[in-house]
Amino acid sequence: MSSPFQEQVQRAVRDEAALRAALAEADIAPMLMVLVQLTGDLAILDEVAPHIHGAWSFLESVPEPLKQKVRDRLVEALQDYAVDDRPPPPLPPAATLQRMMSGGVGQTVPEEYIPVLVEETRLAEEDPRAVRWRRDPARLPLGEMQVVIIGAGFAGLGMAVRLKQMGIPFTILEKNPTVGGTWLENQYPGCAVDTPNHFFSYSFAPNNAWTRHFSQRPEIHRYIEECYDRYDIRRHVRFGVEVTRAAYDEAASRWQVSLRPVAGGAEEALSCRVLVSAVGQLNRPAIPAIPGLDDFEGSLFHTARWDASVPLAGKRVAMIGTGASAMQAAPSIAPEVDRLVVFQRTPHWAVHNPNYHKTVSAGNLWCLENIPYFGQWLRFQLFWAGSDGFHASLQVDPGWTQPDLSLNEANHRMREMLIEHVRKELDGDEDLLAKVIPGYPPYGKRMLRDNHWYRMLKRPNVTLETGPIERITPGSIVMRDGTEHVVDVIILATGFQASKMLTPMEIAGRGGRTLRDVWGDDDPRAYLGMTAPGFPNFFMIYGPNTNLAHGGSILFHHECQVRYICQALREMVEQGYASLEVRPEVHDAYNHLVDETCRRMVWSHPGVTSWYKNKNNRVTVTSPWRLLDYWKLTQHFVPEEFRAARPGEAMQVPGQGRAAVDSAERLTVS
Ligand code: N01
Repeated sequence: MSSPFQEQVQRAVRDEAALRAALAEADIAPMLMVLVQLTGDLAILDEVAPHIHGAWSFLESVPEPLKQKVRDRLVEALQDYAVDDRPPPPLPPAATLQRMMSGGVGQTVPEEYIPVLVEETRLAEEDPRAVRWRRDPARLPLGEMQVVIIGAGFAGLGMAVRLKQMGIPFTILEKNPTVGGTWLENQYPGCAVDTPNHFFSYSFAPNNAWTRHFSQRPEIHRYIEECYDRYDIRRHVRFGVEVTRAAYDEAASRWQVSLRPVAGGAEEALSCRVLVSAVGQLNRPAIPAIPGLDDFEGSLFHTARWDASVPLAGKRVAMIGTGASAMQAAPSIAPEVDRLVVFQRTPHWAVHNPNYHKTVSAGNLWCLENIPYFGQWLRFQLFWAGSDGFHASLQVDPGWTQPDLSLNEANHRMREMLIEHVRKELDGDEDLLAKVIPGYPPYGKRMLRDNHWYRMLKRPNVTLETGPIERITPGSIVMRDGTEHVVDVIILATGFQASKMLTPMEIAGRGGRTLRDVWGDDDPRAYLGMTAPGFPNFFMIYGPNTNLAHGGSILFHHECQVRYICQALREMVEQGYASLEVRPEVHDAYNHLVDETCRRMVWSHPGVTSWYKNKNNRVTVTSPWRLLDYWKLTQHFVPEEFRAARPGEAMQVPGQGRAAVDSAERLTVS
């Protein structure tokens, strides 16, 4: 039987004309990487790489004859491999990989990134993030480790797949009638991902068939559904039940979870050893406290609760808010409505990406399916394109002379580049330009992708209002300056209650202290964003300070978290622990470091308001770390950072007698 590698090679060479046609249309950089990996030919890399100027596919100027040379060589290489059932080439040594990676993105990829990139792209092994038992699992009491996961979205999926792989029993509780979480709930027109899709998918479940570089919601939701089915997770999900409360029973070292059927009926209780929240940060809409909102007699809904039964064609529509949801929804509905009034409280920065509206070429689709390593190298490129590249430019330079506008020289250059794009789009409309250019540095709020927003503002049926809203009447929105907009529909694109994490569930830890008691209304903290003292056997995915705001895919973070949690569970099972709880000093030192680091970053800029911060201006939601740092921090579960107990025993730090871990030192990551 041939290997998966050989099967792919055989498919690639089956029809040379089809292969050549696909290569003629496919991206050159991943093609070049495949060629170098198959042949070890670094000379061709040196010849082509100087024409690659960045990680995005549109940042290359490789001359056509050189492209043809790469294609011809690749055809030859594949044909060579097809003969005699040749095994795959060995993984190139780190130094070669670094040369390849750097050449492929037109920048020096630092050596420290190589391990994470090899892992993310599965270049060395098929499933590098699987957590494997260190003892014979047949002899371990896996049945005692029941896990309850709250939420059947992306995070719940990632957790469930790994638990299943380890043989740990679990149940997912989901309030909705099907899977998908935020990708189920957000059904507004134009809803799409703005992270490149071949990276915004689980590394263990790459999707070769994305039709767009940035896919629309239905395609992403379909991917989630397919994954739930492919890994046979759906039968572990109880749909239509909402967790209202979970309380830790110290005597039993178990969580008692209360759930309520959404359709009505009696509350129910479930018991489990470990509770995992996978509810995300963006699942509870924020409804603005505008006087008169409840008196509006037309249709009024939030973007995450889109009412598709309301026809918008020919209607006078107001949209309040100009964040990521508005950026996608407003340009999508503008052509069909009679009038659209957009209410902007603060402008957002938006970047142009030529691939944002493009479909994936037939050549790329073919290569993804049939050419070994092509998908892995494309994933690497997109990881790099949307990754840590901007991180350094989001740090405050204390000597910078224009601190209101930007943070440092690189951030200022970014600002000018963004303004140039808007100016071009607005075609000389200086009044509009003044209204839409933010007064704070780029990346202060979430960087958006321009979804033809500025062109939309130029439409004759669109008005941008930048003054404050005074009140809402039964038929209109009245502004503080007295302007009244009579409207039929109001759409709230006003975001989510992100800092009120895990609300409205009540999670009661040791001694009955709830997360709300510890965190207050909106001040969540956790060790590595995952676990908090006083809450044994409880973990969060996408918890405090784990949102990504400089780049990257949140699914990368989910995978880091899931691996860490699985390692913690492995420790519990293998050591026979009934409970595991992070040490307060470890948690506090980490959070001190998070706060200190955030304070020096763009999100804490005094001119910025955003959902990244709570009402006291503390950054509660967003991670200050590079992707690489968080990967390092979560790569290995460290038992000494926890207290643990076997049944009937008191909690203690494992391996006492050994030197305590200096967490602050370990966390000096940058
Ligand atoms: O919400 P937001 P969102 N009066 O909080 C305004 C993800 N997402 O739903 O900036 C008037 O960003 C508020 O004004 P201001 C993504 O992570 C991803 O758009 O606070 N205006 C702001 O303009 C994103 O960041 C995608 O001054 C009021 C807007 O409402 C996150 O979800 C797509 C107001 C809220 O913007 C949230 O985005 C969509 C009031 N009382 C969402 N209250 C992808 O592409 C609020 N506003 C993957």
